[in-house]
Amino acid sequence: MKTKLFVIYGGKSVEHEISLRTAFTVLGSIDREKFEVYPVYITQEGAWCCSGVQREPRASINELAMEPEASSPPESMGSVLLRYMSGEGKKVVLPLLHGSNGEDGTIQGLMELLDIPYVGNGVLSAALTLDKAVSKGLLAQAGIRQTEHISFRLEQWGEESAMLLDQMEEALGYPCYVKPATLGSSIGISRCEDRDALIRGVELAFQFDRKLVVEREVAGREIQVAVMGNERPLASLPGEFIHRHRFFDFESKYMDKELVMSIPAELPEDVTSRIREYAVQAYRALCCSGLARVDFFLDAGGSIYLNEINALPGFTGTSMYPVMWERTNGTAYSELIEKLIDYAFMRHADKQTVQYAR
Ligand code: G1L
Repeated sequence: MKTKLFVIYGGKSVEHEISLRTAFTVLGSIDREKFEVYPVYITQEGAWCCSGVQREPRASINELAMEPEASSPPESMGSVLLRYMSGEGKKVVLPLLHGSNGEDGTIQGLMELLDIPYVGNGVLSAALTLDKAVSKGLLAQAGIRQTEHISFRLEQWGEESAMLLDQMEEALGYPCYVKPATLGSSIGISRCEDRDALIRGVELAFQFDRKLVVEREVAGREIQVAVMGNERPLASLPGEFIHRHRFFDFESKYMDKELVMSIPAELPEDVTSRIREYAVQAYRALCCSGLARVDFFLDAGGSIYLNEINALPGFTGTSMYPVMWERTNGTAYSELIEKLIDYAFMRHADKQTVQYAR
């Protein structure tokens, strides 16, 4: 019997569209000889839709955003779970969700309670990688060098903003970046060059979170590593985003910035091996399983700084994560998904061997 694969996408987050596009790529590449595919769409309002087995991929992304009136009316989460996921057979869930209800460990917790294997990080790592302040604390404890930062909460800002500003200027200087502690996307982030801009940046970021992280800017190259696995994680060759400037029109000085992926990144051998090692250390420090993308800065002096660890990396055909694996060991996109599914089954099976009571 084929394995039932539930692909959950959409959701209440601002990344709804990205999730849909990712699901479209994923659903288009799954081997239907091996898997019986069930798309599960969560609307912007949070309703769940599932209209059963999907025998063939859809022709367009629009068809994945299931219509309330069509064969799949929005339902409660409970009825979808009961009807589709409680049945017989080997099952696995592939959650392609970002933001408050999916990246923060809630979907993972639901799958744990239902005892269904799921792809990607577990409850703990999904929750803590979402919080930049918590993850930076753990990475510091693990001895991994990262960009200097200061984290504070809204109450603190209300009571001691002058002291916090002095502290930030002293420890970080300008330019610095203000970020909401728990938003995955670039919403609410500012680059600040002086005190006025910093105050404005802090006030903006507090609209999106009660906790902020302010970081010193590292001028340097952006290097990323794809990591996958459970107990013995594997690191890919590093990749790099290169900001290439193209002048179109020299008269008007119109300039276009182009982002190109360079994989493997052109690095001295020892830097490559150190970055791959740090990536695995960070993955372990944040209790990751399944997959994560670990992002670094490399400054002009050759110092490596961990920037952030992303438990839900971009995952379309042209995203860094899958392309890094392809260039590292030839793993094709659909094969990569199957490997990640295998890790989901292995983690689930391993959990069965743990004794929870006497
Ligand atoms: F299921 C995986 F493989 F673990 C997985 C889950 C989610 C990989 C990548 C992602 N990424 C996303 O869901 C997103 C970045 C597209 C957010 Cl919507």
